[in-house]
Amino acid sequence: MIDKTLNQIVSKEKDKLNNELVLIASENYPSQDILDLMGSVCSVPYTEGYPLSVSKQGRHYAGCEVIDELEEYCIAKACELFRVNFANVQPMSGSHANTCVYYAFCKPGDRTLSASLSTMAHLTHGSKFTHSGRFYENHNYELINEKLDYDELKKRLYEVKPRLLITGYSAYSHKIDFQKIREIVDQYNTDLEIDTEFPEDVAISDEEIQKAIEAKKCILWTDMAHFSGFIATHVWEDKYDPTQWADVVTTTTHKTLRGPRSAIILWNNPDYCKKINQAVFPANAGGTNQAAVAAKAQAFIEALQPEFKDYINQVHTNMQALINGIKEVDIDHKLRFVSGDETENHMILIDVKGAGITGKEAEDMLTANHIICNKNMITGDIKPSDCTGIRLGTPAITTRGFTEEMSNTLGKVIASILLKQGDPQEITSVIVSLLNEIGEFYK
Ligand code: DSN
Repeated sequence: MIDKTLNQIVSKEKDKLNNELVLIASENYPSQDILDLMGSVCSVPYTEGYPLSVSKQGRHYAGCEVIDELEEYCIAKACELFRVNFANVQPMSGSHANTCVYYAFCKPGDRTLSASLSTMAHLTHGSKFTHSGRFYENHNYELINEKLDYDELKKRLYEVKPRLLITGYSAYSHKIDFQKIREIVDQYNTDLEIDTEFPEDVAISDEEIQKAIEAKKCILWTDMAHFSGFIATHVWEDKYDPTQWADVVTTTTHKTLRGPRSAIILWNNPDYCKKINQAVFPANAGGTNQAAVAAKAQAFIEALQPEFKDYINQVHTNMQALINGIKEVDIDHKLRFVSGDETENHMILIDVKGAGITGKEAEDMLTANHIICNKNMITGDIKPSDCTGIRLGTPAITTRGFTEEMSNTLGKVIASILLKQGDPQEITSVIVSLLNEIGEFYK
């Protein structure tokens, strides 16, 4: 029997999730089927290694025949969903998957190039707070007018000469032209090959020269954790799909993709199979949790259904409607939409300085009204704790059935709260009626 205290805690969390409006751009409400699989018996066996179809070494312990079938099924579904040749479905979180990418392609001390944490990057994209900023020499490209600028990225690529170029962001409301970035990297790698000189008086074979050049070439990595739901449904043109252009792609599975809290790595080049698989096991994990692998397979199958495409389109529609609702109330433009008031995905960043509050204060004011979001750094902020932005996203409320009209209403409520306008009782009653309209998600 489950311990009484534990039961109470879980039930409190369920009530909380049912009675609040989650606008954290990285959160979602996975199906009950996915949650059930997360707690399934598949987490019992020790499954270090891979099925024989993935690695000649196979598994390290006996007894994995059934789990082999599961992992192969999950890999096949990941490849079908994202239209790629290879997938590693063992990583347990986004940070874990990202760590494996560094391990696969870099040596300690290698240079990496990314956006900065204070603009839009994730912590594992070179921040000093993580291994990615301690073990590798990270450099940044800056945003121009709060937008990714391909000329700036190219300039920094030639200046820094990184082993790894990191793309894909945690706080950016626009699509990214990965085809263009691929072209920049390909040109850079060709120039690198032409410019690399080897001493003439040292005997060195052509094969050794080629190997040395390959080791210096820039690898293009995309962390598409935030927008992988859009990529899975192929609602954007191919040039915006990193799985077609990047050397390696990582994603968590629990954000717009609406799966279990976990992650995967995707790639197309067969030459990378050994590097990436070995970077996961044995380099950065022992036995993985195969219950999460089962839940990931279910998430991929759910995302392959036509309804999921409708869901993703609604996530975007709702985000724009929520922005429009804020604008309708904020006639004095005290709340500033970072990089413009048109979102192309599931999120927006708002600079709240004009309302005379900090990001933390905005977060607290909304939390007091059962609206959950996160404070977020924006360009110019020095410390995450003193930041002046908030990030809002619609994946979770859309799963719960929010329509465009409801999202617009919620936007108006958010602006009224942050600008301290309107009657608090009226605001509460609108929030209660929105919650009543969507009802409980988890029974
Ligand atoms: N914490 C997640 C986010 O909110 O973007 C990324 O790991």
